[in-house]
Amino acid sequence: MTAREAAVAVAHPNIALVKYWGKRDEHLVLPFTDSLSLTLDVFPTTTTVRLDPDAAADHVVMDGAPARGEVLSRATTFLDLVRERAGRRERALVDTRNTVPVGAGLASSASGFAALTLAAAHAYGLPGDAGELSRLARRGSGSAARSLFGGFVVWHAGDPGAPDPDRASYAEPVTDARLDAALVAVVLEPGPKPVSSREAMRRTVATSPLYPDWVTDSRADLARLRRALREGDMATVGETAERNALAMHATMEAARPAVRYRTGASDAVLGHVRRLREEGVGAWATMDAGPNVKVLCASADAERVADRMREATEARVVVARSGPAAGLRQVTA
Ligand code: 2P0
Repeated sequence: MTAREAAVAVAHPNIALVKYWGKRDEHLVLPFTDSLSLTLDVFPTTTTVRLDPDAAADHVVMDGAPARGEVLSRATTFLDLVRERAGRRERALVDTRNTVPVGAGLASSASGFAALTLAAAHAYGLPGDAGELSRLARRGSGSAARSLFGGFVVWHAGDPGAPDPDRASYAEPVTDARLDAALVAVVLEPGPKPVSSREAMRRTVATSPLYPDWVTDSRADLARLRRALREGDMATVGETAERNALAMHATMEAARPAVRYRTGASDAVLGHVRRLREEGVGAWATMDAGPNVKVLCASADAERVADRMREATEARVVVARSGPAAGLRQVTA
Protein backbone atom coordinates (compact mmCIF):
# COMPACT_ATOMS: atom_id res chain seq x y z
CA MET A 1 0.00 0.00 0.00
CA THR A 2 1.27 3.52 -0.71
CA ALA A 3 0.84 6.32 1.78
CA ARG A 4 -2.19 8.56 1.23
CA GLU A 5 -0.63 11.40 3.24
CA ALA A 6 -4.01 12.14 4.84
CA ALA A 7 -6.89 10.00 6.01
CA VAL A 8 -10.06 10.39 8.08
CA ALA A 9 -11.56 7.56 10.13
CA VAL A 10 -14.63 7.18 12.33
CA ALA A 11 -14.92 4.64 15.17
CA HIS A 12 -17.52 3.98 17.86
CA PRO A 13 -17.02 3.05 21.52
CA ASN A 14 -17.70 -0.44 22.77
CA ILE A 15 -18.93 -1.73 26.10
CA ALA A 16 -17.58 -5.04 27.35
CA LEU A 17 -20.00 -7.68 28.64
CA VAL A 18 -17.03 -9.76 29.78
CA LYS A 19 -14.43 -7.20 30.84
CA TYR A 20 -10.77 -6.66 30.10
CA TRP A 21 -9.14 -5.84 33.44
CA GLY A 22 -5.41 -6.39 33.81
CA LYS A 23 -2.37 -6.72 31.56
CA ARG A 24 0.14 -9.53 31.65
CA ASP A 25 2.44 -7.43 29.43
CA GLU A 26 2.30 -3.64 29.82
CA HIS A 27 4.45 -2.86 26.79
CA LEU A 28 2.62 -5.05 24.29
CA VAL A 29 -0.77 -4.50 26.01
CA LEU A 30 -1.45 -8.22 26.40
CA PRO A 31 -4.37 -8.96 28.74
CA PHE A 32 -4.75 -11.80 31.23
CA THR A 33 -8.21 -12.67 29.91
CA ASP A 34 -10.31 -12.69 26.75
CA SER A 35 -13.04 -10.04 26.67
CA LEU A 36 -16.27 -9.63 24.71
CA SER A 37 -18.02 -6.39 23.85
CA LEU A 38 -20.80 -4.72 21.89
CA THR A 39 -19.81 -1.83 19.64
CA LEU A 40 -22.30 1.02 20.03
CA ASP A 41 -24.07 3.17 17.44
CA VAL A 42 -23.61 6.38 19.49
CA PHE A 43 -20.72 8.67 20.52
CA PRO A 44 -18.43 8.24 17.48
CA THR A 45 -14.90 9.64 17.35
CA THR A 46 -13.70 11.17 14.07
CA THR A 47 -9.95 11.44 13.56
CA THR A 48 -7.94 13.01 10.76
CA VAL A 49 -4.25 12.18 10.32
CA ARG A 50 -2.23 14.36 7.94
CA LEU A 51 1.47 13.75 7.35
CA ASP A 52 3.57 16.90 7.71
CA PRO A 53 7.08 16.51 6.24
CA ASP A 54 8.14 19.91 7.67
CA ALA A 55 7.07 19.31 11.27
CA ALA A 56 9.61 18.42 13.96
CA ALA A 57 6.99 16.83 16.22
CA ASP A 58 3.50 15.40 16.09
CA HIS A 59 0.76 17.91 16.75
CA VAL A 60 -2.45 16.52 18.22
CA VAL A 61 -5.66 18.50 18.61
CA MET A 62 -8.41 16.93 20.69
CA ASP A 63 -11.86 18.48 20.62
CA GLY A 64 -10.39 21.77 19.43
CA ALA A 65 -7.57 22.09 22.00
CA PRO A 66 -3.89 21.08 21.61
CA ALA A 67 -3.21 17.82 23.47
CA ARG A 68 -0.42 17.83 26.07
CA GLY A 69 1.06 15.54 28.70
CA GLU A 70 -0.11 11.94 28.83
CA VAL A 71 -2.63 12.27 25.97
CA LEU A 72 0.04 13.67 23.61
CA SER A 73 2.73 11.20 24.66
CA ARG A 74 0.42 8.20 24.19
CA ALA A 75 -0.54 9.40 20.70
CA THR A 76 3.11 10.09 19.76
CA THR A 77 4.31 6.71 21.07
CA PHE A 78 1.57 5.08 19.02
CA LEU A 79 2.46 7.07 15.88
CA ASP A 80 6.14 6.10 16.39
CA LEU A 81 5.06 2.46 16.19
CA VAL A 82 3.08 3.09 13.00
CA ARG A 83 6.06 4.97 11.46
CA GLU A 84 8.49 2.24 12.43
CA ARG A 85 6.31 -0.41 10.78
CA ALA A 86 5.63 1.73 7.69
CA GLY A 87 9.29 2.73 7.33
CA ARG A 88 8.42 6.43 7.27
CA ARG A 89 9.62 9.43 9.24
CA GLU A 90 7.14 12.28 8.67
CA ARG A 91 5.43 13.66 11.75
CA ALA A 92 1.67 14.02 11.74
CA LEU A 93 -1.06 16.52 12.40
CA VAL A 94 -3.85 14.72 14.20
CA ASP A 95 -7.26 16.24 14.71
CA THR A 96 -9.64 14.15 16.80
CA ARG A 97 -13.23 14.90 17.74
CA ASN A 98 -15.09 12.95 20.38
CA THR A 99 -18.81 12.98 20.98
CA VAL A 100 -18.48 11.01 24.23
CA PRO A 101 -17.46 12.64 27.53
CA VAL A 102 -13.70 11.95 27.75
CA GLY A 103 -12.44 9.92 30.71
CA ALA A 104 -15.85 9.14 32.21
CA GLY A 105 -15.88 5.39 31.70
CA LEU A 106 -17.73 5.56 28.40
CA ALA A 107 -14.80 4.22 26.43
CA SER A 108 -13.46 7.28 24.60
CA SER A 109 -10.00 5.68 24.47
CA ALA A 110 -11.49 2.70 22.59
CA SER A 111 -13.12 4.80 19.85
CA GLY A 112 -10.19 7.25 19.93
CA PHE A 113 -7.39 4.74 19.36
CA ALA A 114 -9.49 2.70 16.90
CA ALA A 115 -10.06 5.81 14.76
CA LEU A 116 -6.39 6.84 15.13
CA THR A 117 -5.24 3.35 14.13
CA LEU A 118 -7.32 3.27 10.96
CA ALA A 119 -6.52 6.84 9.92
CA ALA A 120 -2.78 6.57 10.70
CA ALA A 121 -2.39 3.16 9.02
CA HIS A 122 -4.02 4.56 5.90
CA ALA A 123 -2.14 7.87 5.90
CA TYR A 124 1.24 6.15 6.38
CA GLY A 125 0.39 3.39 3.91
CA LEU A 126 0.73 0.55 6.37
CA PRO A 127 -0.52 -2.73 4.92
CA GLY A 128 -2.51 -5.19 7.03
CA ASP A 129 -5.80 -6.99 7.36
CA ALA A 130 -8.42 -6.33 10.04
CA GLY A 131 -6.71 -8.65 12.54
CA GLU A 132 -3.43 -6.81 12.07
CA LEU A 133 -5.14 -3.44 12.56
CA SER A 134 -6.70 -4.73 15.79
CA ARG A 135 -3.25 -5.82 17.07
CA LEU A 136 -1.97 -2.34 16.29
CA ALA A 137 -4.96 -0.62 17.96
CA ARG A 138 -4.37 -2.80 21.04
CA ARG A 139 -0.96 -1.17 21.48
CA GLY A 140 -2.67 2.24 21.76
CA SER A 141 -5.38 1.10 24.18
CA GLY A 142 -6.49 -2.46 24.82
CA SER A 143 -10.20 -1.89 24.33
CA ALA A 144 -9.55 -0.09 21.01
CA ALA A 145 -8.76 -3.48 19.45
CA ARG A 146 -12.49 -4.28 19.78
CA SER A 147 -13.79 -0.95 18.39
CA LEU A 148 -12.40 -1.70 14.93
CA PHE A 149 -15.30 -4.12 14.48
CA GLY A 150 -19.07 -3.73 14.66
CA GLY A 151 -21.60 -5.66 16.74
CA PHE A 152 -20.40 -8.27 19.23
CA VAL A 153 -16.62 -8.61 19.26
CA VAL A 154 -14.24 -10.93 21.08
CA TRP A 155 -10.65 -9.95 21.92
CA HIS A 156 -8.45 -12.99 22.38
CA ALA A 157 -5.84 -12.67 25.12
CA GLY A 158 -3.70 -15.17 23.22
CA ASP A 159 -1.74 -18.09 24.59
CA PRO A 160 1.11 -16.74 26.78
CA GLY A 161 3.23 -19.64 25.52
CA ALA A 162 2.67 -18.80 21.84
CA PRO A 163 5.87 -18.25 19.83
CA ASP A 164 4.67 -14.72 18.96
CA PRO A 165 2.36 -13.46 21.77
CA ASP A 166 1.71 -10.17 19.93
CA ARG A 167 0.28 -12.06 16.97
CA ALA A 168 -1.86 -14.29 19.19
CA SER A 169 -3.78 -11.37 20.76
CA TYR A 170 -6.29 -9.76 18.40
CA ALA A 171 -10.00 -9.00 18.15
CA GLU A 172 -12.58 -10.35 15.71
CA PRO A 173 -16.37 -10.17 15.29
CA VAL A 174 -18.56 -12.82 16.94
CA THR A 175 -20.27 -14.06 13.81
CA ASP A 176 -22.73 -16.51 15.37
CA ALA A 177 -24.46 -14.12 17.83
CA ARG A 178 -28.25 -14.24 17.57
CA LEU A 179 -29.23 -11.41 19.85
CA ASP A 180 -30.60 -7.92 19.21
CA ALA A 181 -29.41 -6.15 22.35
CA ALA A 182 -29.34 -2.53 23.47
CA LEU A 183 -27.32 -0.69 26.11
CA VAL A 184 -29.09 2.18 27.84
CA ALA A 185 -26.37 4.49 29.16
CA VAL A 186 -27.15 6.37 32.37
CA VAL A 187 -24.57 9.18 32.31
CA LEU A 188 -24.16 10.23 35.92
CA GLU A 189 -21.00 12.35 35.95
CA PRO A 190 -19.35 13.34 32.69
CA GLY A 191 -16.26 14.64 34.55
CA PRO A 192 -12.80 13.01 34.55
CA LYS A 193 -12.26 9.91 36.67
CA PRO A 194 -10.23 9.77 39.91
CA VAL A 195 -7.77 7.07 38.76
CA SER A 196 -7.03 6.14 35.13
CA SER A 197 -8.12 2.65 34.16
CA ARG A 198 -4.51 1.91 33.22
CA GLU A 199 -3.31 2.66 36.77
CA ALA A 200 -6.33 0.99 38.34
CA MET A 201 -5.69 -2.23 36.43
CA ARG A 202 -2.02 -2.20 37.40
CA ARG A 203 -2.90 -1.75 41.07
CA THR A 204 -5.54 -4.50 40.92
CA VAL A 205 -3.17 -7.03 39.35
CA ALA A 206 -0.39 -6.17 41.80
CA THR A 207 -2.36 -6.03 45.05
CA SER A 208 -5.90 -7.43 44.90
CA PRO A 209 -6.21 -10.83 46.60
CA LEU A 210 -9.35 -11.42 44.49
CA TYR A 211 -7.61 -11.01 41.14
CA PRO A 212 -6.52 -14.64 40.49
CA ASP A 213 -10.10 -15.88 41.07
CA TRP A 214 -11.44 -13.15 38.81
CA VAL A 215 -9.20 -14.43 36.00
CA THR A 216 -10.50 -17.99 36.49
CA ASP A 217 -14.16 -16.91 36.68
CA SER A 218 -13.79 -14.71 33.63
CA ARG A 219 -13.03 -17.77 31.48
CA ALA A 220 -16.27 -19.42 32.59
CA ASP A 221 -18.19 -16.16 32.03
CA LEU A 222 -16.86 -15.89 28.49
CA ALA A 223 -17.81 -19.48 27.61
CA ARG A 224 -21.30 -19.00 29.09
CA LEU A 225 -21.78 -15.67 27.31
CA ARG A 226 -20.71 -17.01 23.92
CA ARG A 227 -23.10 -19.93 24.23
CA ALA A 228 -25.96 -17.64 25.29
CA LEU A 229 -25.28 -15.25 22.38
CA ARG A 230 -25.43 -18.19 19.98
CA GLU A 231 -28.71 -19.33 21.50
CA GLY A 232 -30.21 -15.82 21.68
CA ASP A 233 -30.63 -16.27 25.44
CA MET A 234 -30.96 -12.66 26.67
CA ALA A 235 -31.39 -13.59 30.35
CA THR A 236 -28.14 -15.58 30.49
CA VAL A 237 -26.27 -12.88 28.57
CA GLY A 238 -27.59 -10.25 31.00
CA GLU A 239 -26.94 -12.22 34.17
CA THR A 240 -23.43 -13.11 33.04
CA ALA A 241 -22.57 -9.54 32.04
CA GLU A 242 -23.86 -8.06 35.32
CA ARG A 243 -22.07 -10.65 37.40
CA ASN A 244 -18.81 -10.12 35.49
CA ALA A 245 -18.96 -6.32 35.89
CA LEU A 246 -19.74 -6.45 39.61
CA ALA A 247 -16.96 -8.98 40.13
CA MET A 248 -14.50 -6.68 38.31
CA HIS A 249 -15.48 -3.80 40.60
CA ALA A 250 -15.18 -6.03 43.68
CA THR A 251 -11.70 -7.03 42.52
CA MET A 252 -10.49 -3.44 42.25
CA GLU A 253 -12.19 -2.42 45.49
CA ALA A 254 -10.07 -5.08 47.20
CA ALA A 255 -6.86 -3.56 45.79
CA ARG A 256 -4.50 -1.52 48.00
CA PRO A 257 -5.20 1.34 47.95
CA ALA A 258 -8.76 0.54 46.88
CA VAL A 259 -10.03 1.77 43.54
CA ARG A 260 -13.66 2.73 43.69
CA TYR A 261 -15.50 4.06 40.64
CA ARG A 262 -18.99 3.26 41.94
CA THR A 263 -20.71 6.15 43.69
CA GLY A 264 -23.93 6.38 45.69
CA ALA A 265 -25.62 7.47 42.46
CA SER A 266 -24.30 4.35 40.66
CA ASP A 267 -25.64 2.11 43.45
CA ALA A 268 -29.04 3.82 43.22
CA VAL A 269 -29.18 3.02 39.48
CA LEU A 270 -28.15 -0.59 40.17
CA GLY A 271 -31.13 -0.71 42.53
CA HIS A 272 -33.51 0.65 39.85
CA VAL A 273 -32.27 -2.03 37.45
CA ARG A 274 -32.86 -4.75 40.05
CA ARG A 275 -36.40 -3.47 40.65
CA LEU A 276 -37.11 -3.46 36.91
CA ARG A 277 -36.10 -7.11 36.85
CA GLU A 278 -38.36 -7.89 39.79
CA GLU A 279 -41.21 -6.40 37.73
CA GLY A 280 -40.37 -8.82 34.93
CA VAL A 281 -38.44 -6.49 32.59
CA GLY A 282 -35.25 -8.09 31.27
CA ALA A 283 -32.64 -5.48 32.31
CA TRP A 284 -29.11 -5.99 33.65
CA ALA A 285 -26.40 -3.51 34.64
CA THR A 286 -22.80 -3.18 33.60
CA MET A 287 -20.22 -0.58 34.69
CA ASP A 288 -16.74 0.36 33.54
CA ALA A 289 -13.99 2.57 34.90
CA GLY A 290 -16.37 5.31 35.99
CA PRO A 291 -19.62 5.88 37.88
CA ASN A 292 -21.95 5.52 34.88
CA VAL A 293 -24.21 2.52 34.55
CA LYS A 294 -25.16 0.93 31.25
CA VAL A 295 -28.32 -1.14 31.25
CA LEU A 296 -28.29 -4.15 28.97
CA CYS A 297 -31.65 -5.24 27.57
CA ALA A 298 -33.33 -6.59 24.45
CA SER A 299 -33.48 -3.92 21.76
CA ALA A 300 -37.30 -4.08 21.81
CA ASP A 301 -37.29 -3.10 25.52
CA ALA A 302 -34.77 -0.25 25.22
CA GLU A 303 -37.17 2.73 25.13
CA ARG A 304 -39.18 1.39 28.04
CA VAL A 305 -36.02 0.82 30.10
CA ALA A 306 -34.75 4.31 29.17
CA ASP A 307 -38.05 5.92 30.23
CA ARG A 308 -37.88 4.16 33.57
CA MET A 309 -34.30 5.35 34.11
CA ARG A 310 -35.34 8.92 33.25
CA GLU A 311 -38.18 8.72 35.79
CA ALA A 312 -35.85 7.38 38.46
CA THR A 313 -32.81 9.67 37.98
CA GLU A 314 -31.85 13.17 36.90
CA ALA A 315 -29.12 11.74 34.70
CA ARG A 316 -28.80 11.96 30.96
CA VAL A 317 -30.03 8.67 29.48
CA VAL A 318 -28.90 7.58 26.03
CA VAL A 319 -30.13 4.50 24.16
CA ALA A 320 -27.38 2.71 22.24
CA ARG A 321 -27.74 -0.27 19.95
CA SER A 322 -25.33 -2.37 17.93
CA GLY A 323 -22.99 -0.10 15.99
CA PRO A 324 -20.77 -0.44 12.92
CA ALA A 325 -17.12 -1.27 12.36
CA ALA A 326 -14.64 1.60 12.16
CA GLY A 327 -14.49 3.08 8.68
CA LEU A 328 -12.66 5.58 6.51
CA ARG A 329 -14.29 8.82 5.36
CA GLN A 330 -13.60 11.20 2.51
CA VAL A 331 -10.71 13.57 3.22
CA THR A 332 -11.76 17.20 2.94
CA ALA A 333 -9.35 20.11 2.49
C1 2P0 B 1 -13.26 -3.05 29.11
N1 2P0 B 1 -12.19 -1.23 30.43
O1 2P0 B 1 -13.17 -4.27 28.86
C2 2P0 B 1 -12.68 -2.58 30.43
C3 2P0 B 1 -13.67 -2.64 31.53
C4 2P0 B 1 -12.71 -0.46 31.51
C5 2P0 B 1 -13.45 -1.41 32.36
O2 2P0 B 1 -10.94 -1.55 28.64
O3 2P0 B 1 -4.68 0.60 29.57
O4 2P0 B 1 -8.65 2.24 28.21
O5 2P0 B 1 -5.46 1.69 27.46
O6 2P0 B 1 -5.36 -0.80 27.61
O7 2P0 B 1 -8.61 -0.03 27.10
C6 2P0 B 1 -10.58 0.46 29.74
O8 2P0 B 1 -9.25 0.23 29.53
O9 2P0 B 1 -7.01 0.47 28.96
C7 2P0 B 1 -11.24 -0.84 29.56
P1 2P0 B 1 -5.56 0.49 28.37
P2 2P0 B 1 -8.40 0.77 28.32
O10 2P0 B 1 -13.83 -2.26 28.34
